[in-house]
Amino acid sequence: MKPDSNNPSRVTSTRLNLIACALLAVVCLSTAASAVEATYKHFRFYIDSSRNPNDSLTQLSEFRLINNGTPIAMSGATLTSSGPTGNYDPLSLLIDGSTAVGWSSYAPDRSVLFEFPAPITIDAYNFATGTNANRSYDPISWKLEGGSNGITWTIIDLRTDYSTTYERSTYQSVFSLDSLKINQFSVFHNIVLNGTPVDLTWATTDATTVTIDNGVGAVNPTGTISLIPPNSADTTYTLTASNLDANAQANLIVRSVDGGSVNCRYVRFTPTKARGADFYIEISELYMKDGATTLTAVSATTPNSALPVANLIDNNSSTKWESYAPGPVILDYGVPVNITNYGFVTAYNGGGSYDPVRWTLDGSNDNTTWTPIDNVTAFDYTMPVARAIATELPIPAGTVVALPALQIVASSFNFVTDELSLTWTSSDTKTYRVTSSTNLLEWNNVLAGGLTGLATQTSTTVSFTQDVKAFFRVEEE
Ligand SMILES: [Ca+2]
Ligand SMILES: [Ca+2]
Repeated sequence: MKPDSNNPSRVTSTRLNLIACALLAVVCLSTAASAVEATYKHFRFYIDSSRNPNDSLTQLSEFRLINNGTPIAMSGATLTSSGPTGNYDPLSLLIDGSTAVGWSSYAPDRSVLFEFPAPITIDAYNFATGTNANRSYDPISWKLEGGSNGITWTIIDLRTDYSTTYERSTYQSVFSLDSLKINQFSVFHNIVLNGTPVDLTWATTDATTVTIDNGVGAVNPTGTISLIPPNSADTTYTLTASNLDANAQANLIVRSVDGGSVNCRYVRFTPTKARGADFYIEISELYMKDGATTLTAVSATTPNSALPVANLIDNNSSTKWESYAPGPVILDYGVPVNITNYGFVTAYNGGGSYDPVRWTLDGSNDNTTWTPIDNVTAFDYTMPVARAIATELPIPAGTVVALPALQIVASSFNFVTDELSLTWTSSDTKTYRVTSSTNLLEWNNVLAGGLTGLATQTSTTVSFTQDVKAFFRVEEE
């Protein structure tokens, strides 16, 4: 890949020896020979991540659907955005033909739906960056989807960690639908009991070679394989798709655990991440089970609720708990109970962006002293996207580590001083270093080392060179 002066740096994170974060997925793109077309009445531009997902706004100045090199006339299209908090600048500015003004949206509304009076055909699309000087509002990971009814969607194009230009009010290189890409690499349940087979499913476009590591080997461009992941481990599977001009990779993590049980009166559920960009949580039901028996909680309490927390335990999937400042939820069973499994029923409505995907679970008999029961903070759980659907997890045997996994939680660039600031989850028993790479393979360039960790989070600032494309990561020493 040639250096891109508009893209001086990118941030990713990894946990050495255990977790390769899904953010490591990188796509190098090239033009391929065959043209691919997509014909739909509905299109959705779904932004998975902006450059800094901790920022609350997303901004674009223009969006184009293109066929045979010509932008589609948008005058007949109806534009809407999903999410409850509304647009900061109107959607009409996204298709007014001017990159001098644009649409901006609060985080939960990071998708734009285009409905045409009749199906249209496209073979490419493009967008122009926003007008605001804050480059953290730029999308870097997204999906373009098509559909016939505005409800169910098919992925047409998917980009992960794209090198979106840092220039303002500027179009990208056109996104042709015929570039090499990984459209899907997923697993239905990514936390299972030891010995349980899981199905890895993938779909690629324009790949001549597709491989999966961990002993799977060469596979078809699109397919599903059933395998039993290694016992009592978090296993990262990497899919690599290649053709003559390019290659792309995607990762997913499967956790396999020995089933265990706990005996306690109180269970504390602490969500730490929602599927969407904002940390709002909504769930229809949260329940504990002893074998096949669902246990009946006496009460549920939590510090902050937009909808009653009792809705979590009313055995009714049509009522939900919702919080815009989620804290721990404590279930009281009245007496100590034996627990072997726990489960959720996803919120009965909404778009799924408020579903919890990371959390901790603790048990107590006195509501004061807590023992970790489960820790799902190293990667996102495969919470069902479907609404009012139950999903269950085993209580893992053995000691559960209470510390969160190493992850970068904040980053920022200073383009005047050429400095990168990073904040990551940390332990005060460990030291850390920051390294950089130009190819995601060699990480020999140590920018800072011997950094003493603080109890929960640690920050540092390092220098970077603007003219060289680079990736950064934090490692435990
Ligand atoms: Ca505009
Ligand atoms: Ca309920």
